[in-house]
Amino acid sequence: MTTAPFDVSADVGRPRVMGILNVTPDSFSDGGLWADTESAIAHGLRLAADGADLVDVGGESTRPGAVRPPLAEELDRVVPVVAGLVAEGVTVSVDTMRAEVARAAVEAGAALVNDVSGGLADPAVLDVVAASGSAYVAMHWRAHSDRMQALATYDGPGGVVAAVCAELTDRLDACDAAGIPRDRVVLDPGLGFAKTAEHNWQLLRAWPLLEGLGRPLLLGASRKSFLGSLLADAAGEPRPPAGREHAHAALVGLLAGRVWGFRVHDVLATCDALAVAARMTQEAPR
Ligand code: PMM
Repeated sequence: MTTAPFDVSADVGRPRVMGILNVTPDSFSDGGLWADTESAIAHGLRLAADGADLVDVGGESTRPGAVRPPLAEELDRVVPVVAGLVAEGVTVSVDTMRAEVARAAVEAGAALVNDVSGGLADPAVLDVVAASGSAYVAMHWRAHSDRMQALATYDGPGGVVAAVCAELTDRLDACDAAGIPRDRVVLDPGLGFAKTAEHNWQLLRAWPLLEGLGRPLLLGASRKSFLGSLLADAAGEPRPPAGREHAHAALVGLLAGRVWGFRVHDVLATCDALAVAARMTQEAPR
């Protein structure tokens, strides 16, 4: 089982942009929009044309309270879309917590496994990654979506930041034990996963401590509810997901120099923010 090599450490001149392609009926922002293979592939191609370095194909919604799809359904949603995009020359990551889905996706050509559970939900994912040579995103996670918000407690010294750093270090150790070379691993603090809005902001403010983990960092903040509550109207109603793009672009500009990649819905807006950030640090355009 081999995949096209994907060099996590390569300098691509700017953070990578990972376009989100949820082939689900129930994701919080784009659920149901690309639920059939054909429209999902068309949207993936659009994300790539807009400038995405990777298209992240997922078949399970992880919004708070979501119910997991059966394995066969996740496979049906994800694998044909991965294969279709790879056939068009798109670099694909697969957003899954299941070893069977990760295996089928890398066999269909996915270059990276994006596991929001960092190997906790299904430790065999780590063996699939080790055997396939794919890259791996290990995100901070505590439980499946039906239970995760009950676990958003961080009472130890150092609060959420210390806990996320310690729990991500455990995940790196699990990667080592499974035989995944560290230079293939990217870490992600998992905004919104067993975290309140305040926890998310604390993690963003403590970015240098996350950098101290010694691995590249992926940020998934796009359209998430902590931005909606930041931008709530006078009655306290959160701003709906599609109206959170400008706030997200501001975050992209602020963290552009310190992030390996951004996982985003609006690739064009993200690339624009990155162009501004790059121009601010250059004497002349490249
Ligand atoms: N967030 C979601 C799904 N997958 N993967 C990573 N690595 N990081 C994230 O923050 C993340 C993820 C949930 O958001 P969505 O419903 O928009 O996909």
